[in-house]
Amino acid sequence: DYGTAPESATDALAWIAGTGPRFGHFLGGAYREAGETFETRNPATGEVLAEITQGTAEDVEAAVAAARAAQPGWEGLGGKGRARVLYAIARLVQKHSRLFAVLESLEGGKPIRESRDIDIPLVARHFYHHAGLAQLFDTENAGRKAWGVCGQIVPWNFPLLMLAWKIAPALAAGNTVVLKPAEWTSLTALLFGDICRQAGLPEGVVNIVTGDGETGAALVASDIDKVAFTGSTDVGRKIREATAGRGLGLTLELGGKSPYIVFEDADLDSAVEGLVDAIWFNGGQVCCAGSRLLVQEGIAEAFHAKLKARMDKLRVGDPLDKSIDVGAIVDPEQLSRIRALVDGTDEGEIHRAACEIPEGCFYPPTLVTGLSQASRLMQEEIFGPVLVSTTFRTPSEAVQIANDTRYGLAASLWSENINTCLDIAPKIAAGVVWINGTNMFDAAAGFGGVRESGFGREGGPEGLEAYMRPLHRGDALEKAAA
Ligand code: TXE
Repeated sequence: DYGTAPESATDALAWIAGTGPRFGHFLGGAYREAGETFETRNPATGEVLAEITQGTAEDVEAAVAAARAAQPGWEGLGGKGRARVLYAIARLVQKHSRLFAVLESLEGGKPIRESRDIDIPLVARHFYHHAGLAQLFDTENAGRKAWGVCGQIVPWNFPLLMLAWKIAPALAAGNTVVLKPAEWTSLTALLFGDICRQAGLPEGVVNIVTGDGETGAALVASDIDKVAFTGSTDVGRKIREATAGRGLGLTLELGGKSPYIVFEDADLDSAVEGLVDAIWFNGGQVCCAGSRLLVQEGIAEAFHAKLKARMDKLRVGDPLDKSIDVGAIVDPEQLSRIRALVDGTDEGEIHRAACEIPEGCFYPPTLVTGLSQASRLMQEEIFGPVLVSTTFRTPSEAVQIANDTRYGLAASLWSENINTCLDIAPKIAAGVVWINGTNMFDAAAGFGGVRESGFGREGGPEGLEAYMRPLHRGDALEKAAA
């Protein structure tokens, strides 16, 4: 047992890795000595948690070589063999869920209630689901082959869940991986290395290389077969450019400005509660956050009044306190991005929640009304606890406003008339449309976007498919030579 008290969580990890509090990469089945490092901090207190190695191009190369060497053996193990290891990983994540949750909240600033009850259980679920798929894999997917070595780059808002979304399907399909966590949140990815060891995963199948965007760029440029990225649209664009013409597989899950549409016949209390989840879950640092409220004109005033009253009751504070609703913003840099966007607007009316806001890396739940459709706040992803709101008169106007964005990740519709919802849902350009609900994720359902929200799906049969390629003549020649 690792021990899970918040004050000793990083010590526990240091003890496991045998290298901390200066952490090296998890490479070829072992933790390496730290190289040149940068600090990672608890955003709620500013306290330094650990030092993380800045991965160099040579580190990336070594990790890719380890993954390359391990790949044929891992794919050759067959679906049932791979499933056994994936089941073991899922069970070990559950066994150590408390330490994972504490590390996730310490480093990322998200409420412990969320990491404990949502993130980590979904991680285990993702591995169980893909273990099940791997078990069926040999017979069901004849005529397909794993890509080989996958380079995977994940963001800081759901560090371990995004790792699971990337690693579970890749491994189920017989790939090996080099994964780079975001520079603000490396700790749970490093702990995951030990889970792989304990689960009996052959060395080199999963490699964790830490570092910033430069390390990410080096990974994209390296000798890999597929790239999977979740992060900003700008970096997604760079990655698409860098992979063009190299014959690599590519999936991109990027930003969003998802509409949350409330019709006049909606159950307003439920719609308000749904909205709390849509925009204040993880402090709005969610790619599919319902960050644009579209409310039908006749109920707009009443709805805003209810919403403001609810906002004022939110509790913002220490992420490790089980009673809080909104935690810290992940990093001061991200906080200043949010501030610059909101303070930089000279339009609209700003309502900040009346609740107490601690000093430091926190931002109040905020509602901005009365913006023009073309305004920056209406169009740009804020990626913080800030909701913008506008009104519409008719359902077709709601569709037009909902689609007036460069993004297309998610949408949420609220009406007591299912015919309204079923009529509107297919007209919205989004990868997922929730009806009278929001933020519903399942390993069995593909998640991803359209337009500038990216392409490809993670989860579901499509998600597994993205980690395979059709057989080609080279495969037959290779087989003959062997
Ligand atoms: O993202 P980046 P940032 C959005 C959100 C946020 C903004 C900036 O709007 O405010 O992006 O966040 C790695 N080649 N989202 O700057 O830079 C980086 O190290 C390869 C939405 O943190 O995209 C990290 O691991 N990799 C999003 C990952 O990319 C590179 C989640 C994401 O960081 C790289 C996060 C490069 N050139 C931010 N540059 C979502 N869709 O959920 C950086 N990285």
